[in-house]
Amino acid sequence: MNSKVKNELIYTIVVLAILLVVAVINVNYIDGHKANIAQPENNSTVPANSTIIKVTGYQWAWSFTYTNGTTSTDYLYVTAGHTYTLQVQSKDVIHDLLIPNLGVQVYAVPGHPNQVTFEPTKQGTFIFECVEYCGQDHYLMRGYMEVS
Ligand SMILES: [Cu+2]
Repeated sequence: MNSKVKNELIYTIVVLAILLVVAVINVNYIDGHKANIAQPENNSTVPANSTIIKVTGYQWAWSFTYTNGTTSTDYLYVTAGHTYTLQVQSKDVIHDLLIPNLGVQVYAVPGHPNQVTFEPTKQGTFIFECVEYCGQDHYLMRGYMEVS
């Protein structure tokens, strides 16, 4: 085997080894963060330590219903260090809830509720908004998440 072929073989093996390591890291990461990825609503996949918040999108506001029965509109109240599962539905057309600070984005589709689980870690006030054009007042469909 001449040295050029030998070098190419070494380069190929090194690149494959790097790709394999990156693939293993990614698969493990995604496996540990499955709940953070929006999926169809299913109470059996809500983590045991998670508090469910029912979210309804409609033209043109977001409404949140908490486990104690209270509701809020365009304000989402959560506590840092606690796990929440948003179960998101729509009353009319397709909306899309984005909470950029948490990296959370979940579609509100009429007749097909979706859910996403997250844990806020930082206290403060953060914006959320609808990122699917849903009618003339779509731009009003935004609010604040208060993390206490
Ligand atoms: Cu909308």
